[in-house]
Amino acid sequence: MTTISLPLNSLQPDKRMAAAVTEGLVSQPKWLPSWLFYDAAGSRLFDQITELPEYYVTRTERGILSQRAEEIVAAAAGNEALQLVELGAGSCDKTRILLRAAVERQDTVLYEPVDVSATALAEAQQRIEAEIPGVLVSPRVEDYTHAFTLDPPLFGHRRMVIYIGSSIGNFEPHEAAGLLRNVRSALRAGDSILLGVDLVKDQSTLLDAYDDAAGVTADFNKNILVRLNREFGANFDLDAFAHRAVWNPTHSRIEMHLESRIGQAVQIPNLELNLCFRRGETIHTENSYKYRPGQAEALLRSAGFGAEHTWTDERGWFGVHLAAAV
Ligand code: AVJ
Repeated sequence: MTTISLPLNSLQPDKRMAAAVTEGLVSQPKWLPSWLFYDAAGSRLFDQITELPEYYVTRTERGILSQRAEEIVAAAAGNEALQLVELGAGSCDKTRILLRAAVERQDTVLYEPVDVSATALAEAQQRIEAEIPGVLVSPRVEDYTHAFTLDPPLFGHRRMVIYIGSSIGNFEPHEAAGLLRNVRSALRAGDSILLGVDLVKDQSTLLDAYDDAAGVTADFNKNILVRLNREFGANFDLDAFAHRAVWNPTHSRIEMHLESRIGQAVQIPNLELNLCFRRGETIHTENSYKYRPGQAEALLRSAGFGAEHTWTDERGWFGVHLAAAV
């Protein structure tokens, strides 16, 4: 038997990323997975996006949560105590609103953030434990897009899984359904999920939110190319690509693309790729699905949840759903 050993060292780019980039860029049309946005620089850019005047998403959801936190926590707890699980450790700021409301009802609250990044979890743990006495953080390093498990709940407790920020919007409808079914399998009847979804609204509001005047979203989109240049030795010329946000009414989603301004060739030596771009050809980098009224409820029901409460803002731009596992 012959064993071929590859020179794997810590400097070599992550294999999962290499495989995803290769698959996407040899496809026709070209695409890249949106999780590539979130290296350190991309995460900082996303934080800036959440504060842009055009990006209504974060502030609208935060408004709903601030107004309804007590009601949400009471409905999820019923007559038991509550423990909170969160998918992704990124939305700390909005989660704190819910944690504060939970600590008002019971002296101690167990908070279990689930994230692939141990660093993000450690940061969240530090911040939350320092800022909200009474919250005990028990982080879980797991990829929640795959089947995930939870420890048995504390005696006399119900769980509420928090999945806010319109994170579900990055998934195709069938993937979103699969993700919610995974969540359901990790829960017991009576536990619940709090799901934040962005809703369909007029096209120009949507487009402005993904193509802001200050160009932060353009930088966020192009950060993918910066990353490929740095991590794979690619030679993307950032000025030769333009940020494009497109509303796709058929699929009810905002698409982000990087459009080649000219005919050009790009090399990615570490992946042994030689790419050709026609002028106007795009790399599709993100889908952000926008839900129609009733759609999230139907998705939740198909995944084994009973739709219980829906809260929205005055303009009907964002929906927060609390649904109990049946
Ligand atoms: C983090 C997926 C909710 O779709 O609005 C923001 C990402 N992309 N601007 C979204 C994003 C461009 C964001 N999510």
